[in-house]
Amino acid sequence: MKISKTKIGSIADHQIIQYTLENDHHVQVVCMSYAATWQGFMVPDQNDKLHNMILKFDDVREYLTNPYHVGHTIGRVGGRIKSGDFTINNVKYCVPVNEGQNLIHGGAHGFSSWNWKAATEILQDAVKVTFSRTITAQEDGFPGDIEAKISYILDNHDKVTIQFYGQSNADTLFNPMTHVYFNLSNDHKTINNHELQINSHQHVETDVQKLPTGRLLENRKTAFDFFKPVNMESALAQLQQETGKTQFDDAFKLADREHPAVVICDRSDHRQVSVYSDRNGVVMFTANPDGFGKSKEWEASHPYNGIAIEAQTLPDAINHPGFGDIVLRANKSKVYTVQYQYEEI
Ligand code: G6D
Repeated sequence: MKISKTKIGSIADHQIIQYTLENDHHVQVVCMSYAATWQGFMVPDQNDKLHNMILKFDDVREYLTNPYHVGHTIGRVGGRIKSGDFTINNVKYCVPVNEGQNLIHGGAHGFSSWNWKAATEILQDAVKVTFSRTITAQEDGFPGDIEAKISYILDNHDKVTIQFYGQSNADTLFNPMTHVYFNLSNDHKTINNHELQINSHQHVETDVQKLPTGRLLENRKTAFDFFKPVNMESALAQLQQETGKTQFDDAFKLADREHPAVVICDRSDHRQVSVYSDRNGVVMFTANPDGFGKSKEWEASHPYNGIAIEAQTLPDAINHPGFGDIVLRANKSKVYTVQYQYEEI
């Protein structure tokens, strides 16, 4: 078990430090201080060549400009909040919006716009890096100052645990997430050969602004039915046939917490990742972050190269009873955990 670190850039006068956690099987987690970003989930092949199972940018500046939030930690609240408006204890709040009339991914000054302090630990059977920062109400517009910590823990069973800790001096909201995109294939060209399973029977209905309407729709016998493993190319074709949409960008309500929320695999390169979460939802978003700034023709000729798996409480939960409780009570801490178990198959 070992940890290494290196400076990979700077933002204003803050150094961006990259951390590499490695276990005894040479599996690695790579993350960096800017946006507490997850940059690598590296696994060795039979020739001990390391392959990254998640998308990353080589140029650190892309992480500051690309809108796809590749690997970013998102908070205080992942997903959209209608008009940035919400009420806690009969007090109305409005956070400055950053996507048309609505708030997305914690707003313009959310977790993904900061450089975080880091501390590393070598534990008995794991290695850990914890990013921490206090974000004030003045900085991001949410009520209360929040002390937040994001820990990446890699153990010797090839499991990555990400823990989100939050504590605030006032009642506020807390539904953070990791905006990680998976591509298990060696060449990272497309996700068409991936199989996906989501432990869900319902998904969230959304409107034209991608805001939840409050209704849950049944997945069964639709393109949204991933209860059994489904090939992604087939699922995308069925989605387009049923809805005209060319990509998934949808929140699924999880059936339970005992089973993996998501299982994603690439049988040709013999890799599988099972995702476990202690919250009730996961957004699955197929995208091509490399396409940012490219022509529509380029995008059309480049099939999707990433599946974002965003474990969280269902989106806009504060405005939809039954979607889950994302209130963080004053001076009471909360910790959310998401785990990613790698297996060679
Ligand atoms: C788009 O609608 C999608 C979001 O779900 C995603 O998080 C973002 O791109 C990166 O806004």
